[in-house]
Amino acid sequence: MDITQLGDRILAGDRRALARAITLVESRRDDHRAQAASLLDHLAGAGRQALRIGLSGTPGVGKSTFIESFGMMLIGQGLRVAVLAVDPSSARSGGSILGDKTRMERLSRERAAFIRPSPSQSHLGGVARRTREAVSLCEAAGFDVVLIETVGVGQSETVVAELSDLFLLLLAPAGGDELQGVKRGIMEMADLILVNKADGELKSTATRTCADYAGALRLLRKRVQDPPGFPKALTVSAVEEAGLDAAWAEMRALSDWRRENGHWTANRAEQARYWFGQEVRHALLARLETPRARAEMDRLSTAAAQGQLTPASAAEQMLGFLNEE
Ligand SMILES: Nc1nc2c(ncn2[C@@H]2O[C@H](COP(=O)(O)OP(=O)(O)OP(=O)(O)O)[C@@H](O)[C@H]2O)c(=O)[nH]1
Ligand SMILES: [Mg+2]
Repeated sequence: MDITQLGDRILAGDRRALARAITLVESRRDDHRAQAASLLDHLAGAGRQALRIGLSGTPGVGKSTFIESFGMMLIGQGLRVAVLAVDPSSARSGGSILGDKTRMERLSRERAAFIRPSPSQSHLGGVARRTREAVSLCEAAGFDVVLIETVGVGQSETVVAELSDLFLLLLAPAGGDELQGVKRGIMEMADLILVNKADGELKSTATRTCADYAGALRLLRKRVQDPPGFPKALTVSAVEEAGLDAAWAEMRALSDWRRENGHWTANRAEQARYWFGQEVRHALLARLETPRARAEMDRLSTAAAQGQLTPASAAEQMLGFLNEE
């Protein structure tokens, strides 16, 4: 494969080249990893930046419906929109976002949209690292907005926040005064809380839920990356396409402010630092997974189990072995 040519086609906005490049970065073959690295180096020079928006919410809250409506609205404004997913369970399910293409039917037919399911790897860390590279590829291909969806079930929000310029939390209207068991840590990551399904019978409940969250957000510690009034809570209806323009206006106001005040650059720099650490850790652990290293691990752990070596000196021998490899 000619990497320079592939890179040039991506820079020209060729969607098939983009899809092919994402397949390349998702591959675990060593020669593919090397090609992916040189492709990403080649493209980094173009310096294109999209607005990266992370979106999380529990199953059924309306993420796919929201992305469809919101994405269509952005396209209507002349923007190009890419949709990626971080779903560590996709190894099992075959990729929820793919099945969701039916729910994103209009968007998936748009030439200005690009939808890609989560890479099928069983580890969240692996999925996230490859998604991060897919985001860079979409930026190089000239997309203005990259939406990164994740099912909010725990850790995946944290890694999606590390991929995003803005992080949105989608919530459903809830009766009663409980705050839907949203973990404090997740609330603290949100730049915007969107209470979806603010339509029909659910409308008044959604308004109340939104007010509850607005109150809860005001109690959180102030973050340096926020202008006054942020983070905010708003109601939307993905089905009725209501509140989407207001939500977009808030996203733009926030991202503009962050750009003007240095937080955008600082955030991306901090993220680069984070992903560098992740890559190093991953690469070190991968060195334990070669057949020879596994055999050596087995041999030394048996020696430790039988008391021939202390655990510490067995570990030292293992590190010596890795250094020689
Ligand atoms: N009334 C109403 N229903 C909605 C709205 N948005 C989504 N729904 C409905 O909620 C259900 C779930 O919507 P999805 O968009 O599939 O939700 P999701 O968050 O992507 O779900 P998972 O992919 O399973 O995590 C569907 O039946 C939607 O029609 C909305 O704004 N109003
Ligand atoms: Mg969905």
